[in-house]
Parts: sequence; structure tokens; C-alpha cells
Amino acid sequence: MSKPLLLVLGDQLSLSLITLQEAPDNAVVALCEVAEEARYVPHHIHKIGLFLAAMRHFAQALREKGFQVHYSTLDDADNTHSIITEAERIARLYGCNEIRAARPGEWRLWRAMQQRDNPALPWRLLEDERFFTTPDDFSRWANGRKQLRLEYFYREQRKRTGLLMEGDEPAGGKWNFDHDNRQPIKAALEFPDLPHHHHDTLTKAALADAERHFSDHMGSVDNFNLPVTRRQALVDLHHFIDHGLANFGRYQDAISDSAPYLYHSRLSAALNIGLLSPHEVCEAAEQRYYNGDVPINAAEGFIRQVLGWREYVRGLYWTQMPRYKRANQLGFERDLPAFYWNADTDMRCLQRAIQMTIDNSYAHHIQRLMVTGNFALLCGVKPEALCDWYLAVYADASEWVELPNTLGMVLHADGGLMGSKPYCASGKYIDKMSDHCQHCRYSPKQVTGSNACPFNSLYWHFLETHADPLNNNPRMKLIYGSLNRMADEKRHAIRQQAEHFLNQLQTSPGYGKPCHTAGYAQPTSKANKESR
Ligand code: FAD
Ligand code: DLZ
Ligand code: SF4
Repeated sequence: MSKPLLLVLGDQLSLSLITLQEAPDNAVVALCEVAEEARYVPHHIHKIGLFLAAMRHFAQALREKGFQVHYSTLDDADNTHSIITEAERIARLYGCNEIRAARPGEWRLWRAMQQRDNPALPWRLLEDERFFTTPDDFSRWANGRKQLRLEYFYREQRKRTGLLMEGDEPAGGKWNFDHDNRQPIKAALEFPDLPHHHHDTLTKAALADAERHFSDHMGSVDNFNLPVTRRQALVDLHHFIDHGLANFGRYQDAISDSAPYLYHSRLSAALNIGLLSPHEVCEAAEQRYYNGDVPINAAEGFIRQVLGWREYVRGLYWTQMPRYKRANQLGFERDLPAFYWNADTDMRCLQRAIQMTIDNSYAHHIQRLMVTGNFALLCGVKPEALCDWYLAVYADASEWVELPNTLGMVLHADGGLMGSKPYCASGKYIDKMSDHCQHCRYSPKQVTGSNACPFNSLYWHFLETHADPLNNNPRMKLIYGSLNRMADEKRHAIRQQAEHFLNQLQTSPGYGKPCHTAGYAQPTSKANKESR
């Protein structure tokens, strides 16, 4: 008779998970805290605390529902500290003859599960059905298309689900209201306060364990305020729908020097670990539009992120891996700038985006794309260094969503599969969308000279360096026209300015590791914490 071990990973904390839905009465459910998952990149302490606290609460909820649960803690003496070997150890402990697991969020684990080859203890891998689409659905959609553009995928998704559809037509008469969603920051804006989540004894112990085991990682648990139960995640969802959604669209691209969240939902971590479903968050936003509480550009803008972008990047990831991870179309070779680990820079926009990341394990999309991402693109940071950083520092980061965003959207490393052109921008864009520049020692209006915003010369330098292949891109014709019309002396001065900046840029191969530039000692993570 079959007796399965049902492995539930840290990002599969949903009662609707296929493994749990199909559980026979004799099944044993395993949740495993393992050091390997916390260390393969040096995850932010909030992220580790989130996983430990949420997994412990989920195990408790499963027991209350009558499941037999084995929970391995980091301190268990016999813990093997690797997901695969720990699942096999527990299976043998309970006399299970099969391990069942839903598709994990990262290809490395999926591959490792597929490669196990023990007839006495086979792994049975199931499709994760908690998304709107499966990788097979995406593959069918992509089949035969020359370009895999989000917009067409998204329209199909709207038609398939009926979300914001009125018969065969999109609600509001248009598929996409992005044009209305580009308002910059304004001084008079007031942003909603966040709900404050109570830390019960389970949460307190999980945070203490995270700090005790991983004290060398970025961040401090002092200001941890992520939802760790479904109940807390629902509080965040309702709070966003009541207080953030109406302005979500309009200020989606704005950047603030002081406010980390603006009108963003801050729901990504809860969605990605399974405390919320993408269906319920989209339906909640749609309902508010039909109730007349929020404008169409807000509801559509939000639903496009979840039903469109989130599903699209997942489809790309699973259909393009593993070769996707090796892509580096522009041939970038630079290590990560050292200040990405400690925010020690005089460029105000970068300082604020990275400090907010250190404080909250969160930065909103435009900070990731147009500040830290744009800077890395202009400097030519190599994909594996940048991807590891985004994967480590954000509580919502899982490779299926982080990799396409970083490698495809930010670094254009996939040759335009994901985005039709690189999201490169000068200081002028950041000045327009944010209030950073007024606090900065540099001027966004100057391109050369000691006060010139570094983004400006780097921008032209990037275009010049990568003219082949980028100047053939029809969407970049205009900007290459400007570059080509520039006087030789000006071009030369800009090139020198950028090269000087890049030559003195200190880089670091990893958190706490020595920097590449001689004469600079990166602060250790401890010193780093004390200085905050
Ligand atoms: P909101 O702005 O409120 O958006 C609502 C929801 O839409 C998000 O919660 C998220 O689920 C979804 N969403 C929005 N944009 C995207 C997108 N581009 N791709 C996929 N889903 C999206 N998101 C992650 O969830 N995990 C990551 O590891 C991650 N890494 C990123 C790395 C880079 C370089 C960039 C540019 C973006 C990355 N994103 C990632 C996408 C996006 O930045 C975050 O989803 C968003 O900032 C989370 O904050 P929020 O919940 O307040 O989002
Ligand atoms: C991110 C993370 C961390 C820090 N710890 C664990 C853990 O102890 N046990 C676990 O099952 N999952 C953890 N995770 C999430 C995993 O990295 C994630 O489940 C895989 O990357 C697959 O998506
Ligand atoms: Fe950033 Fe340049 Fe503005 Fe300074 S001047 S905040 S470096 S864009």
C-alpha cells in the first residue's frame, strides 16, 4: 500500500496545494527548515524570519486540520540541512514509500528532485496549480510566436479568466491604462500607514532563531512587519484594497525619498509563499471597480501586474530554463558595486533605495527597475552577480520571478525576449519621477564635471558601448540619432567622465567578501549593522 510523504516547501504554504488536496489518510506531511535554503544566497534576515515564522504557523494550522506533520527545525540534531536529503530521511523515519512534491519555485530544486533515482523511494512530482496558468499553458501560448510580448499574453489571460471583461470587450473600453499611470511624486501626497502585525510566541521564536543562526546576513529583525499567517495576509490585502488601490495606478511609477511603499500593495511576499492566492487578490480589486470605489486605471493596473506580469515571468522562467540563466547578450563582466550591500554611496537615489532594502527587505518595482537595476545596467554588472543580489535581499524573491525581471527586464541579457528595449535612463528620468535629486550632492542637469549626476555620462557611455546591437532596435532610433549628432568633443568628454567613474567604482563579489578595488575595506556585516 502506498504511504506518501508530502513535502511542503517554504513557498507552498497554501491549504489548496495539490499535494495536500490529494492527501490520503495515511500521509505524513513534512516541512523542513534547512540551512542550505537560507545560505545558497545570503538572504536578508527578514526573508529568513518570514519563512521560518510562516512555516511554523502553517505546520500548526495543518495539525489543527488533522494532518500528521513532521516539522524539522534548524536546531534538530539529526537535520541534514538540505531539502532533498531531509525529505528522504523523514520518509524513511515514517516508513513512507513515496515522496510527493508540487513543482518548487526554483529550477535547481526541481532538477534535483527529478534526478533522484531510488526505486525504493521514488519522487512523484505534481504540477503546482495555484497560479492562473501552468508552464504547459504558457508553452502552448508561446508556441510559434516570434515575440513573447506581455501585452498579448495578458489579453489572452483577461479573456480566459473573464477578469475586467464585459462580454468580449475589456472593461472601460481599453486593455491597458498605462498611459494614465505615470504621475511623478508630489509634495502633498499622503500614503496609507501599514497595518502592524502582532508577533505571537511562534513568530518571536522564529525571528530570534533567524537572527541567532544568520546574524551575518543583511538586516535586523527589529522592524520586521511581514504577514506570517493567512489571517495577517488577509489584513494586508483588505488594507491595500481599502486604502492603496484607488491611487495605485496613478502613482505606480513614482519614487519617494522618504516613503518606501507609496500606494503599492506590498502583497508580493504573501502571494509568493502561498498565504494569498493570485485569484483572490485580482477578484478583490475587480470587485472594487464594479462597486464604483476605484477608477479603472487603478484596478486594471493592479490586475495587469498579477494576472499579466506575474504569470508571464513564471511562464518564461519555466519554458526558458536552464539556458535562460546563462544568457548575457551584452557581455557584462563587472562584479556588483560594493555599496549594494551597505548603501554607502553619495548618489541619493541609490542610497535611499538600498537603505530601504536593508531596512525592510522591500523596494517597489520602480526602485528595483529604474534605480538599482538601471545603474547596474549602465555599469554592465554581470547577470549572476545582480541576480544573486536581488534573490538575497528581497523577502518576495524566488528565482521564478526574480530571474526574468533581473536578467530579462533589467539587464536585457536575454536579447530582447522579455523586453523590446533596455530600460536604460539618465538622471533626468529619476529627477522627473522622484524627489531624490533635490537632496543629492549631484546635479541631474549636468553631464560632465565634478557635480554631474553619474547616471548621465553612464547613460551615453552605455549607448555608445552597446551601439551594436542596440542601434538596430527601432525603438532606440531616436536616441541613437541624438548620440550621432553629438559633437565629437562633447562625446569624448562624456566618455572620459563615465570611464573615470567606472574605474574608481568599488565592487564586491559578495556580501562580506573583500572588494576588488585596492585600498578599500568593505565594512563587515556586523559593523554595518552597528552603524545603522
Ligand atoms: P505592487 O506594485 O503592489 O504590484 C502588485 C503585485 O503584482 C505584486 O505583489 C506582484 O505579485 C505582482 N508584480 C508586479 N510587478 C511584477 C513583475 N514585474 N513581475 C512579477 N510580478 C509582478 N517580484 C517578486 O515577487 N519577486 C521577486 O523576486 C522580484 N524580483 C524583481 C527584480 C527586479 C530587478 C525587478 C525590476 C522586479 C522584481 N519583482 C519581483 C517585481 C516587482 O518589483 C515586485 O513584485 C513588487 O515590487 C512587489 O511589491 P508589491 O507587492 O508592493 O507590488
Ligand atoms: C527561502 C527559504 C528559506 C530561507 N528557508 C527555507 C527552509 O528552511 N525550508 C524550505 O522549505 N524553504 C525555505 N525557503 C524557500 C525555498 O528556498 C524555496 O521553497 C525554494 O527555493 C523553492 O521555491
Ligand atoms: Fe540620483 Fe543623479 Fe538624482 Fe543624485 S542627481 S539623486 S545620483 S539621479
